[in-house]
Parts: sequence; structure tokens; C-alpha cells
Amino acid sequence: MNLKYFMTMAAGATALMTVLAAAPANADDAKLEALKAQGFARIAIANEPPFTAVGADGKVSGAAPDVAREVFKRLGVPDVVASISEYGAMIPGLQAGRHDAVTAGLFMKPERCAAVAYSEPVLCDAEAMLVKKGNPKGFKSYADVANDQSATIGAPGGGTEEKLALEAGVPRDRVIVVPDGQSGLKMLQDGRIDAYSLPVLSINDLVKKANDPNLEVIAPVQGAPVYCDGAAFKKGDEALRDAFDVELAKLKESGEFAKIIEPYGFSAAAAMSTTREKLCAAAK
Ligand code: 6CS
Repeated sequence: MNLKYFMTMAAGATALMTVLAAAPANADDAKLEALKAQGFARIAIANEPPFTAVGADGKVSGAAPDVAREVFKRLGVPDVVASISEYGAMIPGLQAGRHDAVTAGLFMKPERCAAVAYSEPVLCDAEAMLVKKGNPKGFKSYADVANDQSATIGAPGGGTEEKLALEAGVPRDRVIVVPDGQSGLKMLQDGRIDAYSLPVLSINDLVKKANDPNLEVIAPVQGAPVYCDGAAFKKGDEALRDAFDVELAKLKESGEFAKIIEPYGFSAAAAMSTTREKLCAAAK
């Protein structure tokens, strides 16, 4: 090989190394770089305290957005911008590119784990039912609602409680889709539904604010699992999800994770006692 040819080859190799060094480690990291340039991550929420909340002033809070905001800040993405979505529309919205992540208490279940790239667990909770004082129909489980031919139950559209009621045998026409907590509370108070089902902490938050002595909380709903959510990312954004997980693990390790979620009533130990792998493999 003559010297001139060798010098040409060496120059080409140097130029290639320079280009590769400037590019993200792989195409996936481009998403994180894009969010940094954008200055915020677009998150989907439901406005269901204490998981997610939007104040009268538009301020976004709740345990899930607060964890996400802190993690993204550590990744170099200064803030989050939230849009409110029905649970059943969150994954399609993520897949359509309307959100960069879902941070809403979207519980990990096998069918969802197949559709998105979840982070490690963040918020865990059992299920509850809100009923009239004295629990006149004696509900303890979703099967009890199914077995009472006249009973109706309200639940979020595309949500876990809707699915649990249907799977327990409650006919479609007796599972009423309820858009938000205040609507569910009012429908129960007006006798338009016999029970309203959300996670325990969400129902407790509603009851605390309702100041209505004619309400009773059935918790936990017998036979319903304890679920945990994670931040959900679009399939293909696994590098962003992995970067999120690195910072989430540091927050858990340092105790800052507990400081963020436990004032909302969530247990850091519960989230740290399980994994995405276990939750995505779970039966329900
Ligand atoms: O993941 C879900 O489907 C459920 N998660 C919350 C926080 N509330 C209701 C919803 O059905």
C-alpha cells in the first residue's frame, strides 16, 4: 500500500470518528436531545389527585408529575407541560406523538406493557369503591356488583376499574364511564350510580373534599390487585426511558423519591419493593 493511499484512508477515518463523536450515542438518544432543545417534556395526565392535579391557576402537581418534573430536570429538560387526557386515550396519544410521556398513574398491566415502554415503578395503590353510607347493596368486590342485576358502577373510560368490573361480569350497560372524580361523586350523590371506583388514594381525596357524611369508602376492593404505575414512553424511545430510570433510581436511593411522593400518601417502599418486570408479567 503506497503512502499517499494510506494517508487518504487515515484522513477519512479521522473525519468519520469526528462525526460519530458529535452524534448521540445512538439514534434513540436524539429524543432526549430534542426534549432538551424543546425545553420541556409534554406529559399526559388525568387530573385525579393525588396522582395528578391541575390547580385553578393551571399549576400542575400530583405525585406523578412531581416525580417526572424532577427526573426530567436532572436529565437536562427544565420543565414539563401537561395535557389532560382520559386514561383510555393516553396510550394512543403517546403513540401518535401528542405526548412525550404519560405520567398519570397509568397502572402497569401486561397489555399496556406490550404497548408502551414503562419506567420502573413509581406510584402503587389498591382499588376502592365509593358508596352511600351504610353500603346499602353490601358491595365488597366487583363480583358483588355483577351479581346484583340492578346495580351500576362508575369508572374512568379505558381505566383499570372499568376493566376489572367488566372482567368480574358486570354487563357493559351497568358499567358507566365517568370522565372525572367530581362527576363520579355527583353521580353517586344523585343516585345515578350505586358505586364509583377509583384507586384508594383518589377516592379518599374526593371524600375528604366532599365533606358529605352520606358517603362510605369500601377499600380495598376484595379480589382486586395492588397496582403500580410507571412513566410510560413510546415504543422506540427506550433510550429515553432508560435515562429516566437511571435518574429515578438515584432519587429512590437518596430518599428524595420518598420526600416527593409520601406527602401525597403514597409509599416509596411499595414502589421500591417491586419491578417493571414483575408488574408487566402479573396476571391482571
Ligand atoms: O391506570 C389506570 O387505569 C387507573 N389509574 C389511576 C391513577 N386512576 C384510575 C385509572 O383507571
